[in-house]
Amino acid sequence: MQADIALIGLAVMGQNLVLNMNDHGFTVAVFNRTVSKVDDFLNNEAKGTKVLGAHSIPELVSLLKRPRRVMMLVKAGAAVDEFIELLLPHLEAGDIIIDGGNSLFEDTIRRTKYVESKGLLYVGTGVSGGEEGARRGPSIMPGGSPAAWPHVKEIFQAVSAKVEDGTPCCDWVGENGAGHYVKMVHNAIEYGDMQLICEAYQLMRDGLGMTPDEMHETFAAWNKTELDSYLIEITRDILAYKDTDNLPLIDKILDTAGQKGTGKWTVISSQELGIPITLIGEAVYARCVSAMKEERVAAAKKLKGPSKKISADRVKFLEDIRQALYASKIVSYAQGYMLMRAAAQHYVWNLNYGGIALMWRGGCIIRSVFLGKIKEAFEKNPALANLLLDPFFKQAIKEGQRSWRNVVATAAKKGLPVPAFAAALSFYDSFRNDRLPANLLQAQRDYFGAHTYERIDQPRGQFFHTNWTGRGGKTVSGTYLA
Ligand code: 2AM
Repeated sequence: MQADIALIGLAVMGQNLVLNMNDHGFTVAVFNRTVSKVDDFLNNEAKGTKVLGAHSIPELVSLLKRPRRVMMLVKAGAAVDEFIELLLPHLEAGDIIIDGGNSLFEDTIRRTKYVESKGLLYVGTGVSGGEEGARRGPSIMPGGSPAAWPHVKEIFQAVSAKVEDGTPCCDWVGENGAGHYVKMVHNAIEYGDMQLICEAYQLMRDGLGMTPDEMHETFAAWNKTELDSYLIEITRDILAYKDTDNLPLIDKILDTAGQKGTGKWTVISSQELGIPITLIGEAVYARCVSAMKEERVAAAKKLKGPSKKISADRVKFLEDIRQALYASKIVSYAQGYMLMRAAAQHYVWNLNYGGIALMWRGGCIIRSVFLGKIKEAFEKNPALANLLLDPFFKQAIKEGQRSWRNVVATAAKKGLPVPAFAAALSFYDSFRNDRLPANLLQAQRDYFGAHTYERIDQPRGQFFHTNWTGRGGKTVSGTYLA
């Protein structure tokens, strides 16, 4: 009984996390479905470390200190349920099962309940930062049984990424599926950030006629501003990368995007909770449109639009694009936080919003200086209802607004698609609009379906129906407020 923690699942992520834990002085016992990988690992990557190999689940469990901590990093889905079933007979009350994979939060809610019903504790944790992050310090977002946190805190915080002052990018997120939910929203925000950068790139490439080297310079400069982030940094480097023939590799990559589903899950959740994460929605759909390559190539020959060339002063317009990107990004994070707030209410989670920004501040794909500002906003006002109302972000949008509008308008005139920039701007204008046209919408619904409406001259909650044509009946149908 000497190992601090067990890890099941020796794919690259799992191996790297084990080595990271070992570096921090923890003794890790490992197991894998394909058992030969255990010895492969011990004889290669883990040679010379304190890592202990196990060739069966009982052997793995027998190596652990109490309370036993068993972490799985296996394929999301059935594999997690199968390992829980295999582990349960060998564990006892107070032991902790941890899922560090990319599980759907609803599965984690179900598994937490199930494992707790057996007297054990469960942790479902998001781990972000890819293989490199797992090795050098990922962002770790744990949720599950609150009683498990004191038992995993030391290991998780030791191996996680750290911000400049040494604060770990890992804190308790909340009950049952909260950790995996927050990880899912992280990935969706990542979709949004990437789409915004891609729209800026298309405006530069097709509108301003810039070369990859020129765009490389622009992103290098942007990375020294408020936009300083991992995704801007890799974009800078990608644009400078040359293929074997010394031409930019970026120009040879097919423009069809793939996706693994976390963006889609987030949009589904937003629809269920009635929260407009419009920018992320557009980012997911932009990938879908990109995937329709053959149809787009055929349509490009038939459907005409204006010349894409933007004749504005390049330096000035580039600054406009930068401002548009920044303002849109603020809206995207505001929307992401709106979603987490609604989810917290619906699933009864005590989410720590500033802590979430801190966890995303380092280690993960969306890490940025910007997240430090979000952390500050929630520190100053933990009850902040909407990020757009924070004085810092309010001012930032105020300053960038002219540029943002100019970019969206110019793109529309030039036939250049900017779905995320435009969605963000439309949301901003809707959100700050105290009189939307939904009065007409309610009238239409009442006209054709007797769905009723509320009146501005009557208290909220009273519903009225008008017999618009003189032919409708008096019955009304039910309604709900989205
Ligand atoms: P393997 O090496 O035996 O394939 C990432 O794929 C990790 O998840 C690997 O450790 C892999 O084990 C494990 N894995 C994938 N599907 C699994 C399943 N159905 N049952 C158990 N482990 C699985």
